Amino acid sequence: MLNDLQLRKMAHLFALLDVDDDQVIDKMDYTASADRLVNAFGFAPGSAESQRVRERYARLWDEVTLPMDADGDERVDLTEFTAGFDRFVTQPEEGYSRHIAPVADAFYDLMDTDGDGRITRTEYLRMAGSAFRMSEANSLLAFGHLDLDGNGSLSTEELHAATEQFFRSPEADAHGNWLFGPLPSRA
Ligand SMILES: [Ca+2]
Ligand SMILES: [Ca+2]
Ligand SMILES: [Ca+2]
Repeated sequence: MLNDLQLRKMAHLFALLDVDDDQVIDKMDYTASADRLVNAFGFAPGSAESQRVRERYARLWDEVTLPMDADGDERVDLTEFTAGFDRFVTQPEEGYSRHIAPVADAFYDLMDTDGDGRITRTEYLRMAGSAFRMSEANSLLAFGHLDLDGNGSLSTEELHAATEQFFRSPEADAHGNWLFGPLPSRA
């Protein structure tokens, strides 16, 4: 069972991914996210880079999201999303490495536009603002909480640790809770 904090984290991520705000995540939302990312990164339509983004979103749908679709309508609502993360990612000890780490690596790889193996504040902000619809203020807040030594960049190891905390930690003070910006206050 996910605790209240974990439920809020999942609801927050769900809202960021539901690009058309119709309370379900479907293939259209991921197509829209991929478009936003491609535009923000300045990839030409039809280029190898934009093709790579679309392939990664297609895999995110087929391999991570669709398995959560309990009633088979090819749309994932918040209940299915939350239950799916609990079952696939939070409960199993290897849930992060099996289901999330490959996706996270694909995003880190896209974010790291200069290919130096570190994610700078600028690289993070571009991804957060496009694919995850985060405001610049929230992205800066998030980065500040993730960059523990304050040197302005994150290693992929640091990012993996934070990402695993976002998806699995029940602890209120886990810095990875900030991965997608501040959680909205309870409704
Ligand atoms: Ca939607
Ligand atoms: Ca469904
Ligand atoms: Ca970099």
